[in-house]
Amino acid sequence: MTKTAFVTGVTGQDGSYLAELLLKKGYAVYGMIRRLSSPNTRNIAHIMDQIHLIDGDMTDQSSLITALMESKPDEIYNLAAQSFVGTSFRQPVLTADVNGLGVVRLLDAARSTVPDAKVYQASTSELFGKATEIPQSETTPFHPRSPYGVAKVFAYWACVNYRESYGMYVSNGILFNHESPRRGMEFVTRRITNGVARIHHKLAKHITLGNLDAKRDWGYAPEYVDAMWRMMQQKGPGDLVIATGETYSVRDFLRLAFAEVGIEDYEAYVKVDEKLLRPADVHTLCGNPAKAEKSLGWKAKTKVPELVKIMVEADLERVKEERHHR
Ligand code: NAP
Ligand code: F7E
Repeated sequence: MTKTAFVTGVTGQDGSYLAELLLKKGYAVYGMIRRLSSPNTRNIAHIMDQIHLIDGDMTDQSSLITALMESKPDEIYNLAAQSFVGTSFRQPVLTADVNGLGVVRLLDAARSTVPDAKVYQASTSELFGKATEIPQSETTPFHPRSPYGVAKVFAYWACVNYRESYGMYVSNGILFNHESPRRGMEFVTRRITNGVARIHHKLAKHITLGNLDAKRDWGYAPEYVDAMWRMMQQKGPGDLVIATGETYSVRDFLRLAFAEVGIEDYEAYVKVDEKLLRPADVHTLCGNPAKAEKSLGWKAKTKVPELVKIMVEADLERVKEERHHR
């Protein structure tokens, strides 16, 4: 029988890759989309005719109830969020509303309309923040460092609570950073690969960044949505770290990205702007995916050097096209 999935955040990086994966697996896919004055459907333009779009917003309880009643999903993937940590310092209340309370709204809408549906929550390595150990695993204590992280900790525990209180199948995927050519332009990897492409095509002279010493465990987004799906096929719910197990600094990422276009002295092309430093930052993240590897049979294949190559190549191509159409 055809399974039905309901995906919030379908227009985002992960939502669009997940929708593709679910379609390939034969699911009926419902994607929640919020009303914007200028539609933001670039990531799903190629599959728009295959998915059912339902309007709704994480800040509007009634829209979530209606969307679930209409779609009657077997699986709910909650990927919607104000996902940029930097903005969460400037919009802490909105971030808490969407990323924190929004999850309770969705869980409660599911409890009253489709209590047997499985729920996936997009949890994050930002839960660990000022991490007390390296690498971080499912048992590492949480110490969030931003309004984004704080809201996601609240959401994480709300999911555990709905699981324990009502016996619902609710799982937290604690995903470490994952990137792709669909990554939003404000995130550091994309700022770098877009900047390298613009410099290569002589449209820019340098890239401006903030904290170059931060270290992250960066993986490839299409592989991470596969881990989400696998988590929903388990006998019971649970919380898992999804990561590569390797960590690189922003400087490492810069060096590798510039090397793709034959530039070795990358420092000559990078400016640091203090305004891009965060009031509190997360210094080092490195995940321990051992539990996921064992229970899901999932392992990250694409590591940073290959990820950089994929992203730089895609941005080189896109910038070249844009230049032609000027
Ligand atoms: P993204 O590209 O920024 O996508 C976020 C999605 O959420 C977009 O579709 C956006 O819609 C939607 N959204 C924002 N506010 C909303 C609201 N009030 N109501 C309904 N939808 C709303 O993020 P992503 O990288 O795909 O990440 C997906 C999820 O995983 C997020 O929850 C993020 O916090 C989490 N996460 C991401 C990573 C990572 O490294 N990518 C790691 C761990 C966890 P619009 O297109 O209309 O803006
Ligand atoms: O920053 C530093 C910055 O914004 C990474 C989200 O998907 O992953 C993401 O959050 C690091 C930070 O990602 C710039 O200070 C330096 O230390 O790319 P980012 P993030 O904050 O790690 C987690 C797992 C999520 O859950 C989030 O949703 O890079 N950095 N210079 C910079 N960062 C940005 N954005 N821009 C710079 O110019």
